[in-house]
Amino acid sequence: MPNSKAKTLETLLSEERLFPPSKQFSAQANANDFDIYKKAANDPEAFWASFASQLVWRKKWDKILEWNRPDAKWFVGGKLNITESCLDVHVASDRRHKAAFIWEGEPGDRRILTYYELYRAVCKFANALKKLGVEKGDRVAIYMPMIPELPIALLACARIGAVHSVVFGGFSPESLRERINDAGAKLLITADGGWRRGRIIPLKHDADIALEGCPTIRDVIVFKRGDFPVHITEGRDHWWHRLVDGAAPDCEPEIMDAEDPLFTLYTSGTTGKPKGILHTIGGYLTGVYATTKLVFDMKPQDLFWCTADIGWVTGHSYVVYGPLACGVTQLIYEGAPDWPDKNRFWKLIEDYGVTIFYTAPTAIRSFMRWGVKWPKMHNLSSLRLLGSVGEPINPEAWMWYQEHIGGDNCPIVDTWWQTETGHIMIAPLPGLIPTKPGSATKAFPGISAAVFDEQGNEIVEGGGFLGITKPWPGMARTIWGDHERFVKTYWSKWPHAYFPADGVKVDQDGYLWLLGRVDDVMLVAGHNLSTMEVESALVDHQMVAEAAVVGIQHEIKGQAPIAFVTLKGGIEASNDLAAQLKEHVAQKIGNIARPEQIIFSSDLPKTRSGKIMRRLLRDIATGKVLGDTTTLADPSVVEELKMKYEED
Ligand code: 6R9
Repeated sequence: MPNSKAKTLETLLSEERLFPPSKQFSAQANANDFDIYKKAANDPEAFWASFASQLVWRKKWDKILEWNRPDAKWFVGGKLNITESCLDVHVASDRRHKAAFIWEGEPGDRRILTYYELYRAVCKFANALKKLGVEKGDRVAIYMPMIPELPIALLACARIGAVHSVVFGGFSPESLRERINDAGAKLLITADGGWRRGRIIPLKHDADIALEGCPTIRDVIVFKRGDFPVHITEGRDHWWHRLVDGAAPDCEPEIMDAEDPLFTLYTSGTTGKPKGILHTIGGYLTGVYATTKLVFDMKPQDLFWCTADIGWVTGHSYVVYGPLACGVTQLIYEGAPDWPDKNRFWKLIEDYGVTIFYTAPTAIRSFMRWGVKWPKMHNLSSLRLLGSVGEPINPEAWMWYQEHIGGDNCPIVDTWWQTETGHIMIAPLPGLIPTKPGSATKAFPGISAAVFDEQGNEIVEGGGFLGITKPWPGMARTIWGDHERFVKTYWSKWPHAYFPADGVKVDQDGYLWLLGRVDDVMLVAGHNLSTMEVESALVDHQMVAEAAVVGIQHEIKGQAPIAFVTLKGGIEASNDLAAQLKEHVAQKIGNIARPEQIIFSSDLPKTRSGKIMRRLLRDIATGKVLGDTTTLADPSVVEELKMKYEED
């Protein structure tokens, strides 16, 4: 019998707190009957089809699902244009003049777009794209700041059947070039610049550098966000405002097959070249619509604020397609949370009356570090629901979020999903499921998630790898141009399940606790330990704001954890504190997890979407040459850490 311990994950951290939704919340919730879980489990296809039926189709599907693992076709034979569910249907209803987007720029400028205005703007821009020769199936790259023209650009592509490929505005020219070339994009949409922390992000300038090596790009459209200096290449570059000036405000939607591509979006993963994840129309729309409605409990009177940039999948699914399909009003904010002061987010919530707020653990940990005085300056009582996405949320951060932002009055939906899954997969239905701090709770109805060991045996209680055993409508269909890699990466570990490469534990109540990427797991004295649990134990200490743990080679134990720790504002690092923190971890989860070494740092290296880059920390810790840092939010953080580690 092989050592079974080495095949699963030890789970050490125990968290007993349970928070049921209030009676008032449950009574008004969109999902308020537990039967939904049973019904969806008995017939997932019928469950998804019941949501698809609420959307606009030009021709109904002949078959809900065709499944030839790993190739899925959802709503086979169905015809639609996604923008009709996001725009036309509202324009034809009493939501016609309702605000779709309330936008605030970082300098404080404001714009409101009603559904009618959004519809017209999308149609005009769609006509402009057509005029430049963009056709169904063409790829269009988008590199823009968080301004209303960004969702307009996505929707205009979808209107004419072009495939959008958004590249986050914070990416370097090299990253943009690589993505444009991989997608073979014909046209690039950008802006003269955008604002971030009072500085101008020179998007057009960076795009010009990228385009020196992009042979497929024929035209560039430039939106004038400010009065930022740009170089215009005659014949190639076009000003947005000139193109739409005089364009017709109606544009017949291209009628698409449910399985036609909607977009590609690149995820870097830990190694190798970025993967262009491809999503198709009918299933994706159904999945984002159902999850928006049920997980965020979306109501006509809500003001939803998802803080994610549209450059990430969270912005695609929960700024653009999901909420627009629900016909709600959203807040979009262009800039940084600490500009001009650290209360900017709370001021926005108070000023506009945000009711549902969706952000990332990395942001929550920053808010904790900055201190409660900032949210305390504002009345946040308009909030009724909070969400989290992007990383495991440590129980301490969860409790802080609940108390200081939610006023102990808002359920928290911790939502696990990926670029590849398209929409939320694991999250509580907030009117039904009592939450536990740090747990994403249960799979969404119709989703079959389970925990497996290396060989694919199911683990009913304990730690292991997450697997999804049944197809779902928003699942990625392929990696653009590399189906073999798609099959190998996600569908080859086990014969019976999709492999998301995340660690997870399931507790005695069947709750799921996401433990981070499997690449981050440490093997300490024959036990697989998740870095996330050791980090949570550190963040549990009252002086710690954030922690990143990695495993390094150890003579006796094989691997040993070392911890990079950021302290809360005003707290001094010391050897004493380091010793205290080691002891705290040992007390909290056991000696095996005691960090070998604590390295204090003013910040941690993160991707621009806020995920901690443990791979880089491992490289620093093992003295390796640094890997690719082009996706780092602040590359200088690595340099600082490297010096510290070498000094130690
Ligand atoms: C939506 C998004 C996906 C990876 C995923 C996992 C981590 C996301 C999480 C979470 C724990 C959550 N992740 N949400 N981990 N709890 N609620 O972030 O997509 O950028 O593709 O990242 O993020 O590791 O595998 P993406």
